[in-house]
Amino acid sequence: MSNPLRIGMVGYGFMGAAHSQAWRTVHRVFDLPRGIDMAVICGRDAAQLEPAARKFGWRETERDWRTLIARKDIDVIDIVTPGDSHAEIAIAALAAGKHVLCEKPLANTVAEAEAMTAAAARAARDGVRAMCGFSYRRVPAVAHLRALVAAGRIGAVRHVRAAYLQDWIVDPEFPLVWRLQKERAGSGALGDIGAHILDMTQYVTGERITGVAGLTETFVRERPLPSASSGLSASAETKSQARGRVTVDDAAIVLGRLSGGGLCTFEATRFATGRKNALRIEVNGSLGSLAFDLERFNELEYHAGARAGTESGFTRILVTEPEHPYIAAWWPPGHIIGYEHVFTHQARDFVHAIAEGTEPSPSFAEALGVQLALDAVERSAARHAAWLDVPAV
Ligand code: SOE
Repeated sequence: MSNPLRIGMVGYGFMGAAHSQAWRTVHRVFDLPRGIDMAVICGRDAAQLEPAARKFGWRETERDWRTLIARKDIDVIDIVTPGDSHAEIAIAALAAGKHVLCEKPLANTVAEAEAMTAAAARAARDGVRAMCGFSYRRVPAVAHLRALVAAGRIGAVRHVRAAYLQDWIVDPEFPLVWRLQKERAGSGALGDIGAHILDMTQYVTGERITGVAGLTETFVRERPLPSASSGLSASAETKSQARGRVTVDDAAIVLGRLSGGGLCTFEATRFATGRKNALRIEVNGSLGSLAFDLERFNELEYHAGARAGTESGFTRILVTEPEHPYIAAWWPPGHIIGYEHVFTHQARDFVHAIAEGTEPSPSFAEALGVQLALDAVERSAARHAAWLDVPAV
C-alpha cells in the first residue's frame, strides 16, 4: 500500500511484544487507509533490543529515543516504556510532529499528564494525533456493552461494580521489579490495573467519575532486589540477596460517584490469590444490567429487567457476529478471538484517526481524566478514605 505510516516503537517488554503483534497484523486483517511499515524499534540495552527486533519483526534499531524522534522517516512514535518516561518522550515526539500512541496509564503524575495533554492540543492544530492505550476498550464485547448502554437498553446507570484481580506478587520473595517502584511506575495495582477499570467505567457509561474515596495497602513492604529488570515474571536467578522497599500499593479499593447519579465500587489488587488476570465489570441500570468478564472474552451477560417470572435473570450474548465491533474482519460468525486482538483493534482505530484527521479516543485529555481520578484515590487513601471530588478536565 502506498504512503505507509512508518512506526517507531520505544520499548520492547511485554507491551512491546503486544504492540508489535498489532502492527504486524493490523493491515493484513483490516482494510486500512494507510499501510504499516514497522520501521524502527528503540531501546537502551542492545543485548535485549536486537533479538526483540528480529523476533517482533522490526526493520531497524535505535538506541536513543531522541535520535528516533529526530528522524524524518518516522511518522508515529509508539511508547511502551514504564510510566516514568512517557511524558518526556511523548512531549518531544509531538513537538517534532510525530503522531503518538502511549501506553496506559498516561503518566506517573497529574502534572505530567497535564503537560502531555497540552502538548497534544498544540500538535492537534497541525493534524498530529495522540492516543492513550487503554486497550480493553477494544474488546468487542466491551465496545458492544457501551453501545447497548448508549442505546438505552439498561436505562439509567445506577451501579458500576468493577474488579481487576491478579496474584503475580503474592510470594513475598517475588523481586522488586519496576512495577513495584513508585518513581518508575507511578503507583501499583491502582495505576496499572485500577486505571483500566476506571477508564472502562467512564467509557461504557459515557459518564464521568466525579468523586472518590479510596483505601490502598502495601502488604509486602520489602522484597529482594532483582539483578535483572523483569516485567511480570522473574525467576530465582534474577534475584539478589539485597532487599529494597516496595513504594507502591499492592491493592486499592475505591468508592465512586458518577456524573449521572450512579454509584460505583472498584477493586484492584495483585494479591487476589488464584486470580491471574481477572477483570469483571457489571453495570446495573434502571431497566436491566450488563456484565463483562475478561475470562469470558467473547461474551456479555445481559439481564433485561422487563422480562419477568420464569424468564428473568441473566442471559449470554455471544459477541462473535459480524455486526459486533471489530469482528467482521476476523473469522466467520461464531469464531472467537482473544487478548492480543485488542492491540490490533487499537492500532486500527489509531491509523483511521490519523488518516481521517479525527480525534482518537481515548485522547490524552480523556486519559488525563483517568489520571485525575487515580490521583484523587491516592490522596483520599492518605486521608483515611476521605471523600474527594475528581476535577473535570
Ligand atoms: C500487568 O499487571 C498488566 O500487564 C497490565 O499492565 C496490563 O495493562 C494488563 O493488560 C495486564 O496486566
